[in-house]
Amino acid sequence: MVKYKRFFNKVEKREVPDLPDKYNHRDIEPKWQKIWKERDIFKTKTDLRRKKFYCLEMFPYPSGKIHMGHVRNYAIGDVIARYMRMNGYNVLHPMGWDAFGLPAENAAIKHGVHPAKWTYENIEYMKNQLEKLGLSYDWQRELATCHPEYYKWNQWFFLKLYERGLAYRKASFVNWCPSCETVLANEQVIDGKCWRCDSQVIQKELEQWFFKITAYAEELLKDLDSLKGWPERVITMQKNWIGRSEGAEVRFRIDGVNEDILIFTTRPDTLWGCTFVCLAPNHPLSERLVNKKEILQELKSYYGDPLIKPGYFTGYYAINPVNGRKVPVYVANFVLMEYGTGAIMSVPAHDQRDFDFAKKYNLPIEIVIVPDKDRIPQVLESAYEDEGYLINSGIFSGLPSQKAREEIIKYLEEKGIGSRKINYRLRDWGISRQRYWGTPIPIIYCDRCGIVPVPEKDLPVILPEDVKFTGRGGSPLLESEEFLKTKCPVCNSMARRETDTMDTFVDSSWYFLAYCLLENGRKLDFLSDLEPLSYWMPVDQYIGGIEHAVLHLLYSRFFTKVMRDLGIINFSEPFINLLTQGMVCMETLKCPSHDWLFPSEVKNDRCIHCGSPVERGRVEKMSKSKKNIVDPDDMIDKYGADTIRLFSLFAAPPEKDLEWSSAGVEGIYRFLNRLWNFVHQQKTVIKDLLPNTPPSFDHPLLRLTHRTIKRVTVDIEKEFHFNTAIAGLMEFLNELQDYMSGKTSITDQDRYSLRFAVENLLLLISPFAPHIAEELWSAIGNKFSILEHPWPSWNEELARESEYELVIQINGKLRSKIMIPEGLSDDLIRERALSEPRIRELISDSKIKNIVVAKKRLVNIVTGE
Ligand code: ANZ
Ligand code: ZN
Repeated sequence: MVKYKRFFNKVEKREVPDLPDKYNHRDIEPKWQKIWKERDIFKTKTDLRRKKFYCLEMFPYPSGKIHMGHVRNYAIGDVIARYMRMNGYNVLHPMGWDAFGLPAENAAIKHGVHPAKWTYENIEYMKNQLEKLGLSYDWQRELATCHPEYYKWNQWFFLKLYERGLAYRKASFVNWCPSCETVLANEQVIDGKCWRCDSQVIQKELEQWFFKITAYAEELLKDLDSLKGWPERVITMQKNWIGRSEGAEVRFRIDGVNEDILIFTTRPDTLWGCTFVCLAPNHPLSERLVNKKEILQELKSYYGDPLIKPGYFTGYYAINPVNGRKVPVYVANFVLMEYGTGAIMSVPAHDQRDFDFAKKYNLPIEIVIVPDKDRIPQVLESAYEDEGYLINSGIFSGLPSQKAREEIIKYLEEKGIGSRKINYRLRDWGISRQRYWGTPIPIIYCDRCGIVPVPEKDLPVILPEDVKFTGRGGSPLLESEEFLKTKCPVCNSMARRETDTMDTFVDSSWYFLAYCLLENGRKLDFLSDLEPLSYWMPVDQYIGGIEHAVLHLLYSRFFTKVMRDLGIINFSEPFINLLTQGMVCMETLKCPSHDWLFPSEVKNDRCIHCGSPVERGRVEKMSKSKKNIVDPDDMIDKYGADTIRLFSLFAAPPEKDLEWSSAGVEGIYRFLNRLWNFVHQQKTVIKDLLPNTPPSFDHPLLRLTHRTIKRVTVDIEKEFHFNTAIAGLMEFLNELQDYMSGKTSITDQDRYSLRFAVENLLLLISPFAPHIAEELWSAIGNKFSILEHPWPSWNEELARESEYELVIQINGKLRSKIMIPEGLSDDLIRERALSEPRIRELISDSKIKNIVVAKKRLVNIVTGE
């Protein structure tokens, strides 16, 4: 018995302060937030002797107000941070602001407020909102990417990349939104339109700065296999984005011209089926072969359009090097200059796009791959794109296509007409933005010296404040003489600054490193003591939305690898574990004449404006435009942060979508009220516990408590199943209430076990609902702070479900006995009895008329015709 000792608290006499008899979150939440802040209990120190845990949530854009998606994201992170802290880890849990970006600039255009003012005011407001949620952030490490001390390092990294040839400038086609007058990333173009303003996006050629992420393509792909703590879905998305293709490059001579077309194909096994060749409109050869400028211009305007637009026959023929066949050369919009070689061999029989093109221009379609060698089709309804056997392919005929690819590549290399080639879909990262509110690119253009990087000692290149925001023309920086005009650092003659600013994805590609260095008001500096970086990094748990599954994570991985190569860090991947949380959704309400409605605009299922019946039932992601939103401020005011946190963790497992429901929130609020009332009622019972009362190991509350500790811990450890963990806590409270209400007299053992149960209940709930936990913890006489108390452990023996012997009868005759756990429902007891092999055998085909369950004792199965 002695061996259990350490699982029980020492019993001491204690003072119990007064507790208001009603749960009032408006009193206790600000009270504890203030105390936590005053005592700096979330401040983290680099401490090499302690095991660390870095818990990070994706930092928000300071758009003005937090939304429920943020609340969910941060509640998840906060539980993990607090849980790990209670488990003895030195936890780094920082927060900051992804503060550069378009909305600030648009606000400046619309309302005339300076982007800096707008941004800093939003930060202040949102920080206050986050504080009201009781999140355990170490605010001394707070950062905002728009601060010169921060973006200075963007510029520094840019210079380092430039030195290594990883930052370069080139003219390229970009997606251009004529109304926003800015370059858009591919994923900001939705169905050919601007993601923000919906105008038609056009292609425009501009000089741009690029980061050479393709230099790391292979490593970015290969290292994905080491990311065991990432969701499979994200790994797949990254793999597809990098898009590695194996194939061959093959030279086609242009008939009568001393020039080759180099094509890239992933299907060299179809070389004998090539009936024409296509060039991208902006391929250098297109410029040469198409002499009518207007035509080329038109072809370029279709560029990248996924639909097949008119192609153009150049009048030239190319010679297929494997069989000497002359095939026409076309220019086609669907061939991209940025991929492969910008030229393709078209095999209409085995590529649907080529097939459609061939049909349109009446070009031959020749079958060279068949699924079945003995049944060769004469005509095709559509392209046959699968694997098969080669026909009409010279010495390679008869080979299976996969083997043929290998053989043909060898053959091409031997003959010197082609070679093996690996291509990536991944493009270099265009970082230039023709915008004001971003990091100035630290480059100077000098008429004599050309492109000159700003010397490191002159960093940061500060964003000038006094610029005009008109919303027309190019970047506001072009208008700032004071910014634009400078001296060349090399020859000292008059020179001009680069006016493009950096993509804000640059800011977020290394912010997780900055937090590590920002201890105790230290200035951000990547040139001095970097020990905190190697201590805290990599991030142990990263949490954020799936919308960042590709770019943000890929860019951060790229930056990490570059910094490793710069010798700043000594690891290759920034995030060990990744949790992508689901969306917060809510039912939409729609009136036939008033469109989307807020819940407050609906009464008795009717629109309050016109009385029409409201259409409901569609649950969608919360969005302002559909009015299916709830405001975190209102919720915190009405129910308190603990309720909101608990609800957003209880309503769904973290990676699944969550449906917001006011009934659900009410339910959680009632649960916290019950918790409050229960502790309040039992306070004297707990208080009157005599010192040195020994525990009784058979007390049901002791067993229940150990069982619950185990259950909640296992649920948290197992992929953060907070929802079932919370359900376990609710059942725990129910059972405690049941037990105590059935008591007529209270023994010392009851007191002992009850105190043990209540203390553990509070400990277990503290990461989820920290304010009420802290308040009740002190109310039953414990010392501040529950947040610094270790996470409870359980005893396996005591946590085991107790079992009993169930007698199974058939028609009143004892037939078998089995052991089953206590607490099963009657239905489950029936099921267990019926699945017992001996019973199954005895019953075999007879009909079961009834199964009677006598609780905790026996089951009688009644059979008959
Ligand atoms: C001949 C062929 C025959 C092809 C066939 C496919 C099927 P992934 O897998 O994406 O790498 N292609 C090559 N470069 C292109 C470009 N710049 N723009 C548009 N299409 C291009 O696809 C590679 C295939 O896409 C290549 O293989 C080429 O068409 C086309 F039965 O070559 B294929
Ligand atoms: Zn736009």
